[in-house]
Amino acid sequence: MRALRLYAIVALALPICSCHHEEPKPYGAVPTEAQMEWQRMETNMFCHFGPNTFTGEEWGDGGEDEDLFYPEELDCRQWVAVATAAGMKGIIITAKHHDGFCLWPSHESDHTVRESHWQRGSGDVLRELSEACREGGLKFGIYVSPWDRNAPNYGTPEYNQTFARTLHEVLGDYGEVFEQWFDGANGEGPNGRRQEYDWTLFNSTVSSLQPQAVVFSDVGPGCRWIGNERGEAGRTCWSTLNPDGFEPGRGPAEKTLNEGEEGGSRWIPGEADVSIRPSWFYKDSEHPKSVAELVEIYFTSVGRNAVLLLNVPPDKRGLIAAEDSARLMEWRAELDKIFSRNLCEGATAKADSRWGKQYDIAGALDDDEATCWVAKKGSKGGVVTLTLPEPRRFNLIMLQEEIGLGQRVAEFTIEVEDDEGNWHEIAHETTIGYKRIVPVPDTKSRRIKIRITRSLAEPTLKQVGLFYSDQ
Ligand code: FUL
Repeated sequence: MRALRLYAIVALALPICSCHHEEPKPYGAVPTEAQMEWQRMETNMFCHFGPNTFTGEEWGDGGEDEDLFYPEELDCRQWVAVATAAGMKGIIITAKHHDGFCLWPSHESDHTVRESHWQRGSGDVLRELSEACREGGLKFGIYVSPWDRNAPNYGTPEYNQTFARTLHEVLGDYGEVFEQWFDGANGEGPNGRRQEYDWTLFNSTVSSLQPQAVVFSDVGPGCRWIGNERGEAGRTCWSTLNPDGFEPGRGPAEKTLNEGEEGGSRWIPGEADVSIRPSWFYKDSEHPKSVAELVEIYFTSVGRNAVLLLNVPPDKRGLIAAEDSARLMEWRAELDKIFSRNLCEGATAKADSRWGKQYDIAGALDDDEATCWVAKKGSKGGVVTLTLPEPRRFNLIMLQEEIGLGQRVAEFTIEVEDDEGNWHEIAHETTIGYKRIVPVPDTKSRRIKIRITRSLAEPTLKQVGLFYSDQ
């Protein structure tokens, strides 16, 4: 009887207690743990490498002589060293491009490294790169093109089985893969036939062999193409999308890919792929982009809620050209110069509301990844005011949402106070997401207001930063 009474008291008290300790709930589609980890990588290196490196083609026709592939000085450790020094967290290699040539001795093809004289037919680029990545602490990713201009059964249902077995080889034999890259190009095979791809089979093959791998395609499921090859995400960029009815190669409109979809049913964040050179494959006649162009690409990709996949094609020797690695080092030095000093140092912040003590705005100024600000329950906006120790000059504002709770902010403005105490709007933007870097005119001020004017649910901020770039 006593126990029963106690139970009744506890049961009655529970709703009150749980209300008090209520945690903010995720809104809409949210990232998986693997997508979270992938997003935090921010910049990865793409390596287009294969027969095209030697022929100067962008799309080989599948009939190239295997002996053409002869990277005499191949050194994947050099690729890893360059990528690491450039701040990249992973490398994705074109294991098989549209010409069908396999950079590993595939049993599903006779157009592979095995048929070439390179290393007397015993070479394996995937083996060398995956080992170099493991040694160097980089993640390893794979691009295999479903479009194959060499496979004799291309254009028949059997090809889907061949391709699934090909996936088994690349995903089963080289250790952990962080990203599987499926491009949308789908032309004719050697017999002039086109292929109806079995995407259900391909995606389930990836998830059974490498469940943590984030699958890239026009429509995910892990991450989506950003809709251009310029490294440019939309100024509005949702990580959510409605992928139903679409597939790789038959994706949504470019603008939809570029901007994502507010309130979209699935978490499919953007990945911006772009080459450091005009072409995807190395050509002697071409040169890398300038540091200023590369810094701009960083702002329009990572700074707009996307992951940057920067292609740095190894040359005929099998090495990253000195010109490219030097440019990457200059780029990294410039980014470090900009972002090494957060001008919010010593600042205090106030928010017009908070979810509770644990979700105070102070959490957006500290370095603790686990703390963030959440506005009070039910609010669809909020105002955050930063006060710096003294007026400081800045031209970049960095904001991050706590995407574990979903992407919420749909519109915000930035205002600054002048010496006379008047406030001026210096930016009017839409989404934030994992990371948003907003370029603003050169401004010197002590007080900054972030006014979130529209949010799908209580707005969150995980991190706020002010920076200065002289670029
Ligand atoms: C596209 C391909 O057709 C290009 O050659 C390149 O590999 C690019 C990254 O993806 O679909």
